[in-house]
Amino acid sequence: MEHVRITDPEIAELVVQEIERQRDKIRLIPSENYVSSAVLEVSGSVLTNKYSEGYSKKRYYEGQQFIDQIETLAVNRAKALFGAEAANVQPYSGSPANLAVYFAFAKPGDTIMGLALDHGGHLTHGWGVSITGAYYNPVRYELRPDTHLIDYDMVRDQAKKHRPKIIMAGATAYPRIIDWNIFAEVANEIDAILCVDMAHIAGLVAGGVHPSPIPVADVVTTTTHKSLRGPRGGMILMKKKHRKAINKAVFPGLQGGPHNHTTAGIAVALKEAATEEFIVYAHNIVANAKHLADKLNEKGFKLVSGGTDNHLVLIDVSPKNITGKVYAKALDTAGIVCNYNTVPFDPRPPFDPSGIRIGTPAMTSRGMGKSEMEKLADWMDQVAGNVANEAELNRIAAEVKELCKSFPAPGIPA
Ligand code: DSN
Repeated sequence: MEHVRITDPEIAELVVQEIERQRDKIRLIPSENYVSSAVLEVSGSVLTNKYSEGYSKKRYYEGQQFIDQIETLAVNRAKALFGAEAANVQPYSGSPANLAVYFAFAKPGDTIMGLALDHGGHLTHGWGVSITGAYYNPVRYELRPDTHLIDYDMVRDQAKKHRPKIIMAGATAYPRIIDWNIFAEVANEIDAILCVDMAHIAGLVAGGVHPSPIPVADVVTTTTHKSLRGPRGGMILMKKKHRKAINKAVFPGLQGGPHNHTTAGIAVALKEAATEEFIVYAHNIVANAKHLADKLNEKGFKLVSGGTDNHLVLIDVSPKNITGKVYAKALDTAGIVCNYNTVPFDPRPPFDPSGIRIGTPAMTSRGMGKSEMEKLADWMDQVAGNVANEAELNRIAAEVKELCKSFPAPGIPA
C-alpha cells in the first residue's frame, strides 16, 4: 500500500481493513477463495495498461508481442488441465461467459432451459430478472421435493416439451454431484446445445474430485476465482467445432479488449492447479465439507439433501427458529462469514430466506482440516443459540481470530 497510501489514503485504509477482515475471519462463502501471491502479483501488474482486442496473432492493436504469448499460455494450460479441445480465456467473468454462449447459439426469443434460481441455479440460467430471462424464453427444471436432488425426469420432460436451443446444467447452490451424462443424453435427444456452468466446482473437476463435464458437454463455462483459485475472470472450454462461434460471440460480440492482467493471473492459477499439491487441495476441500456437514448434522442442523458430495453445504435453519438472514448476520459478528440463501421450496423470500450457504474452498486454502471443522461446527451451533447475544458473538469472534492466526492465508501478510 506504500504508493496508494500517499495518493489516496482513504482507499488505502479501506484496503488494509479488508486485508485484516480476510485474515481474521473464517470465510465460508463457497464461491470465494484466497489467491496465491503469484496470482496477486500479475493481477496488479502493468498488463492492465494494454489493449488487445482480438485473439493471439489477430489483434486490432499493435504491441502484442508479450500479450499474445501470455494469452496463448493461458489457453494451452486451460486445454491441458481440463482436457478440452479449445478454450477462450477472455470472458470478464461467469455471467459474460454464459451470455456469450447464448449469443453464439440462440436468437432473442428462443427457448433456453436451466435450473431454477430458487432451486440452486444461477441468474444467468434464465431467471426472469436477468437479461437471459428477458431476452430469451426461459423454461426451468427443479429439484425433487422428496430428495432435493435434481429432478432428471423433469429435465427430460421439460426438454421434450419445450425443445430449448440450449440446456444449461450446473448450479450455484447444489451440494451434490451432478450427472452430466443424463444432461448430454437429453440434449442429444432434442438436438440442443449442452452448456455446463461449472463455476463453483472447476477446482474440484481440475483436482479429480468431481466428474468432468468436458467429455460430454458442447461448451463448459466457468469463473476462474472460485474453487479454481484464480483471479476474478471467466473461461469457456469447448469442442473444436464450437470455437469459431464462441470466439466471435465473446469478441466482437459481447466484449472489447480482454483484461490482460487477469489473463496472466488465470495462466498462473492454471499452472498452480496442474500440480500434485492442488489435487490434494481439491480432495481436502471435499473432505472438509463432508466432515463439517457430519458435525452439523450431529448438532441437529437440517442440511439440504442431508449432506454434501462437493465443497458446499446448504442449511435450512428454520428448525432453529431463526431466519437465514438473522443467522448469517450473527455469524458475521462472530467472525464467520457466509451468505443467506433460499432453500428448495422455500416459503420465505430471497431477501430473507430460510437458509444459509457455506463452503470450504477458502478455509482449506489456509490449511484448515478436520479438527478446525469440528470447532467451526461448535461455534456455528453456539451462534444459532445466541443470535442476539452480542457478548457471546464477540467472544466467539475473538476465538475465531485466534484460530486464524495459526493458519496464514495465501497472499495475505501474517
Ligand atoms: N455470485 C456467485 C456465487 O456466489 O455463487 C455466482 O455467480
